[in-house]
Amino acid sequence: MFSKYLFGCFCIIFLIINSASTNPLGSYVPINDKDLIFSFLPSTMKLQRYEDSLYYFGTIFKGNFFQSMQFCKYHGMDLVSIDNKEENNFIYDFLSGFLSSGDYLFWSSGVKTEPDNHWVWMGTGKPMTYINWLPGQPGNTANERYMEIRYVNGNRGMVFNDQIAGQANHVICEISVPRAVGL
Ligand SMILES: [Ca+2]
Repeated sequence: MFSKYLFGCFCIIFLIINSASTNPLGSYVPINDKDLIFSFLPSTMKLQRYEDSLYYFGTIFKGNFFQSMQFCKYHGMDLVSIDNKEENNFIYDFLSGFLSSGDYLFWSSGVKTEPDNHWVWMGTGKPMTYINWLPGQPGNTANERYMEIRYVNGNRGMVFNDQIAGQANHVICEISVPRAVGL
């Protein structure tokens, strides 16, 4: 009698363990947005916040447009998209706060579509509504279909220029992280 009772217990325990291990959700444990973001943003990246985005200003790395896009993607981000004058000014103010004299070129996510030649931000998929072209640009020279941000030392500020993909530039990466997440 006792052995039958013991056997029954073993069967129930076996069924419980077996059903747990075949649970399609496995060991899934819900995590909040903050944990999720930290899971793919390396803690060594110094990120700057403006409104609902975090930015990485890459003044050491240089690459062509596609290498730079890959650099940001590898870190869970996109090349920067500039939606308005206020965001443009935030980027300029931050750069002017730590860059030494000299001119610096950065890749953005701005590209000119083919064949209809509209400028769009790859990072957001939105058309470029705010523009800040260097006077005389975009030059629309053949193959200049990628938008670089030219930070020019002194009072000459920060402007946009169309550029060929092969140019080696620094990067500014961006990721949308609403303030509510608390980062
Ligand atoms: Ca140009």
